Amino acid sequence: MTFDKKTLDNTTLLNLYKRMLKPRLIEEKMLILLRQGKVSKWFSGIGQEAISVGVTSVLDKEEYILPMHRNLGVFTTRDIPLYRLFSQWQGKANGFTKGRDRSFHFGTQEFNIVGMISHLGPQFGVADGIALASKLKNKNQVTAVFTGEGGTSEGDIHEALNVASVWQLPVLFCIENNGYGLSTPTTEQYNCKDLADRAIGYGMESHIIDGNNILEVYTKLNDIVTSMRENPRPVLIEFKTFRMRGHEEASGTKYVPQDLMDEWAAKDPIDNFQEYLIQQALLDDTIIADLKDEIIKEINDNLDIAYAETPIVPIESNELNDVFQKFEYQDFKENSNTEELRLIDAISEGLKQSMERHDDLVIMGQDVAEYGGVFKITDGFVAQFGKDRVRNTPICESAIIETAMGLSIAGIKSVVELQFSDFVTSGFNPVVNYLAKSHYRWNQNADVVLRMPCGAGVAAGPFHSQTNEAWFTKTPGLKVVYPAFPYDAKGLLATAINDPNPVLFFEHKALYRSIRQQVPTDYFTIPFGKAATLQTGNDVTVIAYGAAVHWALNTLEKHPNIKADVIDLRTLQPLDTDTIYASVKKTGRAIILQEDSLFGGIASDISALIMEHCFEQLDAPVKRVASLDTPIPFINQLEDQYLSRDKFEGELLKLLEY
Ligand SMILES: Cc1ncc(C[n+]2csc(CCOP(=O)(O)OP(=O)(O)O)c2C)c(N)n1
Repeated sequence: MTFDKKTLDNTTLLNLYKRMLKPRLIEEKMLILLRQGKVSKWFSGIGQEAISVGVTSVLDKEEYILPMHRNLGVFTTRDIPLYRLFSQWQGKANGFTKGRDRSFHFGTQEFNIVGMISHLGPQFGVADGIALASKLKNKNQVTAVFTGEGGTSEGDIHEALNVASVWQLPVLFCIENNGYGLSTPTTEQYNCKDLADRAIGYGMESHIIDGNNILEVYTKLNDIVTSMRENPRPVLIEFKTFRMRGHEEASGTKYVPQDLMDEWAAKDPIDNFQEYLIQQALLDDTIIADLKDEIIKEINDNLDIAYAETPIVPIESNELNDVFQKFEYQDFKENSNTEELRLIDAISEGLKQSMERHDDLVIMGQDVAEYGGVFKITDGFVAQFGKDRVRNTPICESAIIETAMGLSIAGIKSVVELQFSDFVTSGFNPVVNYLAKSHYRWNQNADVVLRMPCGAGVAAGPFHSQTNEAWFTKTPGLKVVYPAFPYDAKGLLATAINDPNPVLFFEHKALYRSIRQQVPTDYFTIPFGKAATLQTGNDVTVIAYGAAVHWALNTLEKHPNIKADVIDLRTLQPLDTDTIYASVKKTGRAIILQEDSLFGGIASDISALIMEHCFEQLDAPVKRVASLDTPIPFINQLEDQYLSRDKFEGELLKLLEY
């Protein structure tokens, strides 16, 4: 291996050596602890230290790094006290996740590191978001993100590279090509010579760097990163390296040919650099031994601290309280001036007033800019707020939702318009695994609103008609809002944007232009978790949300003799159980009307809650009325048959007769 120190001074050379030595020595210790059962799992980065150390060394401490599972050198080069890492790996409170997540699955704003989720690929999209924030705030900072070559086959990676290129985001995309993804060799992962070549297809600059040569990594990246700060753009780096140990320690390396192992062992980044520094008269055996002793002492001292730390005692309320970031709801009172608005106008106006109030709020979505979105909700927004804040996106839900997460990490709120709520499936993973879990895992909120145009009644078939709120009400960490009226939509959207937690905001397409109401003209908010009681009566409690509220009201209009409490839930998560219980205890009968198909919908949970909390007061079994357990069909007569709308009347009458 040849080293070219260029203009680097001796202190830098020695620092790079020390920085590589530290993760190596920690790993050697971890392997012992693993055998003793003191660490649960270990993904080794032995032989790949030059990459983590090189990348981290060229970045400023304020610049974010998004490492993967083999990047211990990122954490040590950012000088995280070792006892905190050891506590993290042992699931103790001095770690970064209060025992809620393992190994490198954590981030820390203190050190500007955003750790991975297990799914690998989302890291690239999150890096896009952090880099977008840097660009919007003119910070001239670079964001570095890692993946292995195996991870590059994931769709998220392609989406994120494309977005970064289209938006010219200053992300240093680092692929560590270490030969194997678990047991699968590169020949079975992709069919091109160099992954760096993929950049051509994205219109992106790329470089291949010898990932085992610390001076090549450091000097080349120094130039690249300096130039990226001056001229913000994405750059893809393929580091050629090798995984010297098993995927994780328990899985071994039997499938790797010995000659490959030998070839790469000879290229060890630390041994070779050490040899070079000896030749340069910067190191000798005594200095090396002293340096190692010093690091080993640091490791042992810090291990003692971690061992001495008491294990976490489970306290249920602590767990529940950390799912969401605390949100101090601020009540903005409505003004007395009103105007008649359709649901769609109310959403548009609410969004616009939030854009005025939060001057860095960003909207992202397909066709939302000049075109105004397919439903025209953001019509005219570009003219008022500019293209930086109203951003057309490529068709890539995962990367955009991840970008929104990245913006939140960098302190920027965003609203993502899903063209149709059905398409959230293409970004499902970041919603349920990234946005939903980050606060619980490492105290990082996801200040993101996903706008979800949804629902049936427009003969749009199985992929443009779903009401898919139940996919999300099931997932702890998400708030779910589902207004039925223009007034609620405007006030709840303002609250959704103020709330620092991830909110899915369902907008029923069939209500967009059919429901009108007098709505206050100025900005106002409505609290989450408060249902609206639209009518009162002692015969029965009718519970609904979204379009089903209108179906229930229309049915009751035909039966003026039925005296019902009609509860419009407005938000499903949080759910206003107090209002539900108080009403059912009064009426003794409950019927829940839901547009979604029956099984596993929120009506089932509400029914169970009523049974558990109001059983003594019930005069009849709780009734759920929901759509057929089939996909939603296209033609009107099949859609009508599918929907719960027309079944409600009969079920209501039966319940009253029970
Ligand atoms: C979406 C997803 N699929 C599968 C896995 C299981 N898995 C974890 S790491 C890994 C191999 C990753 O290979 P690569 O990206 O090359 O990184 P390396 O481990 O070689 O550093 C696999 C298959 C996962 N974590 N996430």
